[in-house]
Amino acid sequence: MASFFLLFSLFFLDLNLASSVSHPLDPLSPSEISAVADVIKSSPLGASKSLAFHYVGLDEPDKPELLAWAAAAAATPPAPPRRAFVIARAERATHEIHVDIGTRSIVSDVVYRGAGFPTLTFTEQAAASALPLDYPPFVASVARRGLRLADVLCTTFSVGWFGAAETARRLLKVQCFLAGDTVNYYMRPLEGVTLVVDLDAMEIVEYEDRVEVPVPRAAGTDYRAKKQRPPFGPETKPGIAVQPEGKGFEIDGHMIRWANWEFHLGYDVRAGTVISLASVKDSDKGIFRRVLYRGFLSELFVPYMDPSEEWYFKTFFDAGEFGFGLFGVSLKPTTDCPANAAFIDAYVAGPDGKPIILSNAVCVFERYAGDVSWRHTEYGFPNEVITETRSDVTLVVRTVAAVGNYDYVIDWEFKTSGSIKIEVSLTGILEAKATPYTHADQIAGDEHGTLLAANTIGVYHDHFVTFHLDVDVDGPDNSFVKSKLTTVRIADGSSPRRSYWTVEKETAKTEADGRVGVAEPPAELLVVNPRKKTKMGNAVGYRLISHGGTAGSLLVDDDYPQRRASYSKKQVYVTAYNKSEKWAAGLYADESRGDDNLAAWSQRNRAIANTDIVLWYTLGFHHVPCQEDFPLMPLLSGGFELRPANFFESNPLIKTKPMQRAHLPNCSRN
Ligand SMILES: *[C@@H]1O[C@H](CO)[C@@H](O)[C@H](O)[C@H]1NC(C)=O
Ligand SMILES: *[C@@H]1O[C@H](CO)[C@@H](O)[C@H](O)[C@H]1NC(C)=O
Ligand SMILES: [Cu+2]
Repeated sequence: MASFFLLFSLFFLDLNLASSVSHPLDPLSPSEISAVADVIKSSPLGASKSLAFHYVGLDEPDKPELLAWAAAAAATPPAPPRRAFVIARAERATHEIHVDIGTRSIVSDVVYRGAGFPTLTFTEQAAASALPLDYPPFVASVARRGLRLADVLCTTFSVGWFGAAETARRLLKVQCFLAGDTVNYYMRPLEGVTLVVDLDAMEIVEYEDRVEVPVPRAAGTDYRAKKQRPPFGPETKPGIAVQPEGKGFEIDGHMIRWANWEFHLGYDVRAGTVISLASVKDSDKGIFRRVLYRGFLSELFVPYMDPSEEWYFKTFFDAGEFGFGLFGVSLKPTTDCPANAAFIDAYVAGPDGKPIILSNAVCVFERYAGDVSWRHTEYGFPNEVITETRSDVTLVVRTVAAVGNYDYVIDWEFKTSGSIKIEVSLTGILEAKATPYTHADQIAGDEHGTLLAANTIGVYHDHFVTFHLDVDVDGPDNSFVKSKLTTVRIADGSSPRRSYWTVEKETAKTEADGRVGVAEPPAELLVVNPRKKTKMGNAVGYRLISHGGTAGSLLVDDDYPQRRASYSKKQVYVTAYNKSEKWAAGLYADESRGDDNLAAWSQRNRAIANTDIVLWYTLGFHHVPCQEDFPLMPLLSGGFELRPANFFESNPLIKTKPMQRAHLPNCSRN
């Protein structure tokens, strides 16, 4: 969920960047975004005063076309036409518009009549947030509580869907907080007051002032360094990563090349970072081999566990409702990313269709964490100890989205071993509920959270972060294999042992076989290319490994938020590739009903063996808040890894030379 005050400095560049578009997967450039808006504004839709752009992004070429282009890239074949996909609203209708940028023409404009609405724009949220401040009943509620209206800030909350059958209006709920002596107003809710805004009319349609509880005090909530008083927290010495020979990667347009990796780095207003055409070099074969066609954060579902009037609807879809990429922050050198990072800007379209720069939205850096990639010490020889160690240096692509109160750090980490690791870290501010309680002993019933400070409950909730991973191991046609580890009992006395485990491989035939839950018996999950074998005859593949964050949703299946995010009980889905199946909670996540989501697509039960498949992985975190999460929580991370499994003939790093000792410049002062 989100708040919207001067989030964006709206000065944008109408630089004609000489259309420096060089790769068909490049995100829309500022001049392309402007061109798309111009085309739509000069169509009949342009006559509507209510025209607003809710999504503007690249409509990437069809996969076969793109793969053909990429395969022939050395011969510089003509690039496929540049197209944009736009979701715009005008006169209370949602339009899906495809624009051909080269010919500056509308290819199609279709009115969407199904359930759900597009991503909210930040201007309409800002406008809705401002409504209470001159709404007399609200002003009266503030006065009755003896609070200063000047200290009040309001933010917006998506309303969800709770079974209403009629075609819904575009609604947004607004709740308010008190800043005053702190910037951490999220810890000071004006509990009990909820407004409902009709977004198309931009007016308050419902007002409720239901309960009165104390607003938690400001003391102890501010997180700014300058506001802290002794005793101070732990201190560490300054330190930075130094690369005396410079960076080891190259940024060529949107292509990044580093060590044995190359990939395309894009950005989308809904997904944030998009990694495409990731290929790893096989030094034995001397060629790059494809691992990932396209990967991105598809959805982020955050349901809260308090069923009361003020809280039940808090079941957010941060990508689909708010735009994860839209909230990408400007990363700060040396704090958000290390000193050796390079920074890349991103561009998104504003609600008026004009380009907005998100400067330093992505950073790329080599991580020298002092870790080992492989080692061995050998004591077997009488007069000699053999030790070989290779350092682990990795390449990290980082974005941070501050979706209102919460901050998410998303790292894509490429390893020389061939692994791709994705890590999601949660930090930022919890959603707090005001309560009369000042001590846990006073609480008799279920308060749906933890008492974090006087009058402040941190409400139980989950984070489900779903990634779309179009894995193409050595080509598009792959299979999903579950190598189940099964216990075998020895009953015939043929061994002193009574049991062992072995591997039973099972290739998923249809999408039903591609759903894997968290509580299932141990299995290695692999994406293999059944047509490509190693010299030893094993199918080349990549293995999926969890690194924490394996929670599944605990809501009942017929609960409304669960219907909308019905995919959140399984950790893994494998679907047949379909270009339009990108967003796990559906294209229209706001007020969605679950009819167009990952679980619904999987129900088609398409064949998934030896064909182009997409792997979907959902990281899950149950969050029982604790006092250390107050007033702002320290980073909590989980992730997963795609790791080569019979992809190379042997350890690809055996022939890697030990890293040279860095010759550091002598910076001593005396
Ligand atoms: C592709 O996905 C869309 C959206 O789920 C669906 O309408 C369409 O029928 C699918 N196409 C195929 C060939 O499955
Ligand atoms: C660095 O410079 C200082 C001062 O000039 C000198 O004393 C020291 O020996 C130098 N260290 C190295 C490693 O060269
Ligand atoms: Cu949380």
